[in-house]
Amino acid sequence: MFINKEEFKEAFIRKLEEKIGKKKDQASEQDAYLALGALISERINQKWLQNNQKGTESRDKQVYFFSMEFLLGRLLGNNLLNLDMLSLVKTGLNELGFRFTSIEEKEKDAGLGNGGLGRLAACFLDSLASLDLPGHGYGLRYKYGMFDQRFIDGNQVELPDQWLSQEYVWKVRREEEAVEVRFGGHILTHEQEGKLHFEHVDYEQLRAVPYDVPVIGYHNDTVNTLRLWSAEPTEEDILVKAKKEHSCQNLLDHQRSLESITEFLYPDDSTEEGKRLRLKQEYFLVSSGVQCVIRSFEKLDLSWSLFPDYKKLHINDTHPTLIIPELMRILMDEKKLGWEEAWQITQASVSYTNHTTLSEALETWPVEMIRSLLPRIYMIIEEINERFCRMLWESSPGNFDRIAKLAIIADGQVKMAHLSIVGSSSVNGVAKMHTEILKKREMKLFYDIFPDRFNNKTNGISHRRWLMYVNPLLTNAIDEAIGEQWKKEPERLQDLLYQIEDASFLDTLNEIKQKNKQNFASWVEDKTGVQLDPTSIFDVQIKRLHGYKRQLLNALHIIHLYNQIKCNPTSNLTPRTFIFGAKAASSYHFAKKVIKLINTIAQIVNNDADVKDKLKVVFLENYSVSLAERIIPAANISEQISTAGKEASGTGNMKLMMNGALTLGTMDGANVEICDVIGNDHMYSFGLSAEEVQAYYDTGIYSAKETYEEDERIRRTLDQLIHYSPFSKGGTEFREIYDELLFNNDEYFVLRDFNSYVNTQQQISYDYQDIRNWNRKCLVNIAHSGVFSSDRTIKSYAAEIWGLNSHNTVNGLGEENGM
Ligand code: 26V
Repeated sequence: MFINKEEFKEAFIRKLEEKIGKKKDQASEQDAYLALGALISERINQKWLQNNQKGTESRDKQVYFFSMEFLLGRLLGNNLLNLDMLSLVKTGLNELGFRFTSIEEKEKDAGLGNGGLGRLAACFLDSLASLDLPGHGYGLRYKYGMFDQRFIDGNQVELPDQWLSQEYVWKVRREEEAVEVRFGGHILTHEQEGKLHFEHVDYEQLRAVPYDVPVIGYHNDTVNTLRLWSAEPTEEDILVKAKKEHSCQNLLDHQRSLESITEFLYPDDSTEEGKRLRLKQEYFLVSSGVQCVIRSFEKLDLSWSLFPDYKKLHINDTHPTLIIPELMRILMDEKKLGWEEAWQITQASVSYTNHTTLSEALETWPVEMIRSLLPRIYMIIEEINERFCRMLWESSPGNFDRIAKLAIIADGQVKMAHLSIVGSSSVNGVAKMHTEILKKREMKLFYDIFPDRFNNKTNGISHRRWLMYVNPLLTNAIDEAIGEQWKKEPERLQDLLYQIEDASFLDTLNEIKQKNKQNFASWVEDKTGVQLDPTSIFDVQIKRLHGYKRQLLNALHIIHLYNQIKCNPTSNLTPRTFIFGAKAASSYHFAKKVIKLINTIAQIVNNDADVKDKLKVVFLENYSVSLAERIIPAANISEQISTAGKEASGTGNMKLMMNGALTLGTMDGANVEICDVIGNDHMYSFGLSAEEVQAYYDTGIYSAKETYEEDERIRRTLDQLIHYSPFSKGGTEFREIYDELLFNNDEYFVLRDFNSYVNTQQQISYDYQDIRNWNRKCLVNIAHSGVFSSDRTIKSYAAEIWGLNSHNTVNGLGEENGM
């Protein structure tokens, strides 16, 4: 890339002059960011070109990972790390009088996702490229990503995320690769020589223009592609409209309404009015992507039956399920294949990952909506459904109940999960326990029919971003202790276990954590004015705000601690800092109340002379990838406290563990596997098991009211939400939370798990006093975190789902490790 630092400095200064028109001494940090981005992009482009050529010439099988979300965050630092240029650039810029850390902050996060699902997709891309696997992402280029969250009077306020307001340097617009996507209209059916032909008429046509983002592998020459599609009117459409309208304003309105398809990322609980637009978005992604895959296959000039050997299409959650009927449509209507052949090809090329069992999150679409927006697609779904129901009937004649439960179309709705299972060759969950729940409960009837289709792929995270990039101090210490091989083979982190009795290494770990906490504390003070005590336990809960994730349990515990200190101001409590980061979906009223409650608690606790040296609460605005990168290296406790059985996997748990935070968690999602590898002594587990939770749901015998009445601590804490207290100030603001817990019978068992949680927290306070032993536990966590690298996950997707080969993979593929 650059032969040495001097060459980099020269190139950078030249770029500043050419691109920005400024000399080094006049350039702002913003100017420096844009120049650096352009310079690095140019270098990447050379590799990218070679890679695209390599892909075409070698005719390797390619995977296309379709996802409505890619939560990339910032790319500058990570790209430089993967290009092996981070330290050269850092020192080079330093010598020129710039601070790299300030420059990289000028990059706006690409926040094209809501949470775990989108960030997982981004980590997967990083692993695909780093393992030199030909896998590419297909997504949408939303003009506004995840909203910008602000707190006003403790309430969440959502502002549009203007991530494109400054030039986005990591992209190339590929005009020549644009395709057209059709909506609405009617289907005319003709018969010709005994065959049916379908003609789509009166449709509205849109242009899908790809913006390609390079995805750079770690210390290899691989550059894969994330292709983000953007909606634009077709020229033809504009001309036709112009003839009719004669008004520039009307034309612009028309253009805007077409472009609105890729305007917003939808929050996960999109409202009714947004549903239609969301369906359009999903089809827009699917249709542009599938057309592109077909075009690339046709260049190979092979028989269609070989399509699954060259092209794999992955459905990330049900959002891109329409891949199935869209591929069928193209193969049958355009390429003139028969149903059977098209179906075989489709099923063999498509695979699907489920990311949640929450019933409210399982996608269904009203039949009328699909029929009117996508008439041909609807016909195909109907046919798939009919054939599937016929098969069910034949295997168990007269069993109407089973057919009603399994049908793809039922009660006027199209069930996307059913379509995904029926139309693909693989269905996977994202942690062992989640997959078991799918097989034994949520998708049991499907599992009985297609047992071989179901498999588990436990999630992972990129250790490059979430350890090497975010925590350079820890990275260096690990390098010194065990060498650098772990960077390519993260499981080698286990070699750290040899250091378990090495007092000086444990002290080093402690110093690093302290340093990270200090850095974080000064940043918080700068941003919020709140002073944190770096010797206190930094107790972190960062994730989407949702009832099942139980930020409320954490909040009630803080009120309980506050009460304890107020009753006994001289008590010997280990000082704590509670750190929150979370966005609530804009229409999720209850979640927003919880935000207000935590902000209120922070206000009271941080300003009360009796407690402020022992307790601090900070709820940081605008939780995002770059905020997570700041918080995680400084965490001591990782709160993973979902109601057991509800969190499919969780990935924050892995990031925090990798940075030496100890998990306080329920036996849920991937926490179970974390516990399996580190052992119960190295984490803090509490609460009901998933089986116990399920038994309560099944029998209906749980009574939140009884729990409240029987327990003085719970009563007192809860009453403070509605009776006069510093938190309620006599108002009714938190009445809804109180009612939800008591009169709606506490759907997520917050009260039921309260005591177990409080006791475990007490144990943590006690154990933290013995810092040497604490650091031993941290070391065990770091040492066992390698298995949660997304490299392990992707190797197993590649070997067991996609049948992919890498050009020169270091570690080999397909190691079975039971995950
Ligand atoms: C969607 C919705 C939509 C309706 C309102 C409530 C609601 C709640 C949750 C969701 C989840 C959508 C899918 C998702 O983001 N799943 C997450 O995927 C992660 C990566 O596999 C996994 O670690 C998380 O446990 C899982 O929640």
